[in-house]
Amino acid sequence: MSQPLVAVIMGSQSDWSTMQHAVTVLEALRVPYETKVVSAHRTPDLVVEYVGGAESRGIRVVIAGAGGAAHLPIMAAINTVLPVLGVPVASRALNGLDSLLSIARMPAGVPVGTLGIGEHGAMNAGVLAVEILALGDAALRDRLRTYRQRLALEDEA
Ligand code: RP5
Repeated sequence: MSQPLVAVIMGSQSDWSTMQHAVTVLEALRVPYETKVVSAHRTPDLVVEYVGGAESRGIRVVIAGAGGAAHLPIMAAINTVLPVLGVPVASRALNGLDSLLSIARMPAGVPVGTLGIGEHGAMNAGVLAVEILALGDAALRDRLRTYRQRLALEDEA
């Protein structure tokens, strides 16, 4: 695959079962991506280094998933001016309501584009990342239209 345009990061390996749904969309639409587990509380320096260097490595959108306090999308947004899409992972204690409120509740000026809880949120983060990239890529926009049409056909089936 060519130069990754989307970074899909997550706070724990246990988030993969949710975040894989973002990756499925990126693969379906042939958008190059990379994935990484980086923890806001276990490896904070790595988060700063990885996200801080993302733009110069050619990344255009960051998708960040985390559960509970869900600080990873927040740390990501603080350390880059790239758009950051946050996926609240369903937590054991509160089913992801904590993750959702934490990610959505950013102070004015440093947003995290917050999706819904769980796998549908991850899937939508993938679609939204593609929509952002498609603003400057007509061929990708065409693939996105075809993808949407396919979804509509699946609904009819
Ligand atoms: C968060 O805590 C992670 O994003 C994950 O959703 C949750 C649980 O992590 P593990 O204890 O499974 O590593 O930081």
